[in-house]
Amino acid sequence: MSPRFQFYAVCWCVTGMLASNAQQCGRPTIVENRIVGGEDATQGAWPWQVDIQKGTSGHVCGGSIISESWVLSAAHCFPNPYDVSSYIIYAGRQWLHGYNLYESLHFVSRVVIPPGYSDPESGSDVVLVQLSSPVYWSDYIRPICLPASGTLFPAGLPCYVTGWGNMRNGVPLQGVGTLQQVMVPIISQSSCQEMYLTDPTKQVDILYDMICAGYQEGGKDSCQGDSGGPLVCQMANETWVQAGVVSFGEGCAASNHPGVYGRLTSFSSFFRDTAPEVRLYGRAHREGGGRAAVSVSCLAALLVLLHR
Ligand code: 4AZ
Repeated sequence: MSPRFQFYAVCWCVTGMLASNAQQCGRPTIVENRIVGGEDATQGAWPWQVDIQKGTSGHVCGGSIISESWVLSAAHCFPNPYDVSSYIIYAGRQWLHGYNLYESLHFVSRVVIPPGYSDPESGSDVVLVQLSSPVYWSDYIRPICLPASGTLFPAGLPCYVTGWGNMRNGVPLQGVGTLQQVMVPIISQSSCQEMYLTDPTKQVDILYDMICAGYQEGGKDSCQGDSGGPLVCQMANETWVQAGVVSFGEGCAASNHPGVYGRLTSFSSFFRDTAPEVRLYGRAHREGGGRAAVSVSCLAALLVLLHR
């Protein structure tokens, strides 16, 4: 082999390896034991969580980072989707009212709501928010995986919801406002519908693009201000995948009224059409692994050639 060819071949292999190193989703570098119940999160444990603020109102909603320029949240957090200038998104944030060494601030360039959205109880309560500047990946800023349409989140699966929302109905987070986490198991659509039917004063239909999580007896739940934030579940290979977006509920943590979340597997084509660069977990994983494998075999083959 000519030296020039060797140089090009090595460059090609290295480029392949770097490309396969695109930020892996759903893998925090900071991992802490998590226990059942609402509690302070460890800094960096949920590196995809963002704080969405609006000009004069301060904190309005949560959201999640799904790529370097896209954030996922709830449609009802953006009542004026064309007025992008009033929103500020903070990544890498741990304290709502404290100093956050690792945070970055981003403006919004575009807000995309699925066609047909009207209000949370009618479904389609998800939104894709494009940032005007990309996030920089760090231990405190990492993307969550979005599920491919066939991903199953069975009843009983322990998942976590995170946010800076109220501690109870009408009671805001106190002090420095540390990010909160709570474990909530998935509830099947039929059980969730049954629970809501026990309330004669309020009829709620649990639609197919909704997923419920929480407890029949109540006590642990998301609440006002958590809206738009992620409901995430750890899959068999330890990767975290987002199952839902905090959408609504009747009050917070009341019995027979579990939290209702936008079901992300129902929005695969919306995600693909709006942000094609975001790979859905399932496909994305195999592709990434495949490319890394090709790069490694590429380098191995080169070494053999060069040593002959
Ligand atoms: C809200 O109003 C809200 N218990 C969010 C979540 C829940 C209820 C209300 C779920 O933003």
